[in-house]
Amino acid sequence: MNNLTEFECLALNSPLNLADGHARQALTASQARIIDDLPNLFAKAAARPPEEVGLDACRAYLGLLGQHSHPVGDGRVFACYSSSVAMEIFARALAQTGESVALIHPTFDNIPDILRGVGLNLVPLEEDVLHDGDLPRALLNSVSCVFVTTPNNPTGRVVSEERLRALAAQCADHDVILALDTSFRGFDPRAHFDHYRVLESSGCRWVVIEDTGKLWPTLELKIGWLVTAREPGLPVAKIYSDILLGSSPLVLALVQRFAEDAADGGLPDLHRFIAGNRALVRQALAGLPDVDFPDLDSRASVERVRLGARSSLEVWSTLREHNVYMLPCQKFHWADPHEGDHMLRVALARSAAPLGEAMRALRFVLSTR
Ligand code: EGV
Repeated sequence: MNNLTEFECLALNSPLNLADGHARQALTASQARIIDDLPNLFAKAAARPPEEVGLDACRAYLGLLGQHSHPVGDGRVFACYSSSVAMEIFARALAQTGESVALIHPTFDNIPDILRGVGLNLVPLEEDVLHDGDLPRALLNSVSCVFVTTPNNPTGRVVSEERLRALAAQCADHDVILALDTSFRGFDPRAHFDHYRVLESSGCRWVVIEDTGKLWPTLELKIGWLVTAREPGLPVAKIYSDILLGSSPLVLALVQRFAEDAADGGLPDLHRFIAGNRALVRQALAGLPDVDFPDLDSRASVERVRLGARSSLEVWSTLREHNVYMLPCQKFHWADPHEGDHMLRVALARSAAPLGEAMRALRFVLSTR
């Protein structure tokens, strides 16, 4: 397998797919009503100016997640089909002026792959270094961008408001661009402080990649927004226009309706649902020798399981014989894959029945090794 997404593709047709981090649980009753209303949503989206549809969707989504100082309406919010498309556009823009990027380690491997794909050189930024205090000046002097995923995938660690303010100030001092990937922010209220207020007042050049794609089971109908500082010093608008004219007003209108439903009580329901699934995973494996959970504080829709001396690839292959799929963690550790040799990632945005069945299989496999 070349990357994590290839592992995820192998799992797509299995009913016991706990591999990818996309939302695959059943729609709630109120979400199902939105889907029932799709023909109407289509007609309404078609009848309005696309710009209005896009602005309303973005305001609803960012407002839901506490991002009240967003610059929506200021011509620097770019709607993309997915956050990976947004990231590719940012990476291409960055490659025109920069050479090196300090990238959070570990993180989902398509981020290093996209950045390397445009010729950028990567320097690992360990999570502990990021969270423990100021970044080393030598590091900041050697890169043109610091790229951070918060909450991080797969660990769930969140950059606090205090750390973000300090990080943005350091980036401003060193004229380094601060890039945030906030794809998992919806799951964790600790990531709902107003990031844009902090960034806008910091004086640093910044971009944020927002993603609706992890939150709701919308069959890959989603938006990745690329949001930039007023003067990012990068040709983002030009490169966006090379790739996209815009995103679908139908998808944008759908995102708006799901965001409104979430604001109406759906978001705390989702948080309870994920917390329940996390408890199910931890209980299903309780008491197994040398098995534990490194991310005790995580609220992301994924959970890592540490396997003791067992090999994650061997456990993965045995699970595959049961048609059960999870992710071995090597490739999250893009600078040092061995760090993931004894770890699996379990997706939690799944209905409880398949999750329970898969966890019984995992318990069986782990107790026979
Ligand atoms: C996760 C996969 C790619 C990504 C999966 C993910 N997308 N490769 N463009 O969405 O955590 O499983 O982030």
